Amino acid sequence: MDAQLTRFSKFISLVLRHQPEKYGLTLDDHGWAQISDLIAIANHANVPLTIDVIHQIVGLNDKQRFAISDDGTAIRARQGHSIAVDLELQPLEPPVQLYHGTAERFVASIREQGLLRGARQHVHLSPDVPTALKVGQRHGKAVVLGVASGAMHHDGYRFYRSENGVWLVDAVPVAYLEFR
Ligand code: HQG
Repeated sequence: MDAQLTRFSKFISLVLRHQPEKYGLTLDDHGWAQISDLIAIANHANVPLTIDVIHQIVGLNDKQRFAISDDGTAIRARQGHSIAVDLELQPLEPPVQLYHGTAERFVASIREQGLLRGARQHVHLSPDVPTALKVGQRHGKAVVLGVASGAMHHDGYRFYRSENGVWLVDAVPVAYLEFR
């Protein structure tokens, strides 16, 4: 994605996941915004978003971060919210092993507290090591932790999978983490 599209994509992430109110955008309970509203508030914030650009971003986005409603009028982020939205995810049995990408500087704290969701609604887990590495690199020198998701599921923890394949769970206690 070129720099301009990345800028637009980051703006869309910001307003659909974190700060709709700050920009005057209304989301419904399930996180959907009217595309016409999104364009209006973006333009108001000097972000020259158009319907064509939105379709380009939704189509190009390697991680399929955004979904457009069946009738084409609304858009939402598939995961990653810090605001409370009901993504209507159903609990699902996870693979036996999942991964979490983080930065080296967080490892000491994670060894003590396990994985906490922080500002987001869930802890995010990746299905494979390369994906987890990319997630970790966003924060600095990447470290990939193994998560005994099969054992957690067996012990009653609920897992969800976003439409774009990110595994979500409320927290991961240290006992289920493998520091590799
Ligand atoms: C760390 C991206 C200290 C955690 C990605 C992470 C993902 C702790 C950071 C999605 C901790 C939070 C989410 C503890 C967790 N002590 N640090 N006890 N527990 N942490 O960005 O998982 O590109 O909120 O390891 O692909 O990095 O936005 O979460 O490093 O799916 O679509 O606290 O964001 O998707 O960072 O990333 P984040 P994340 P998008």
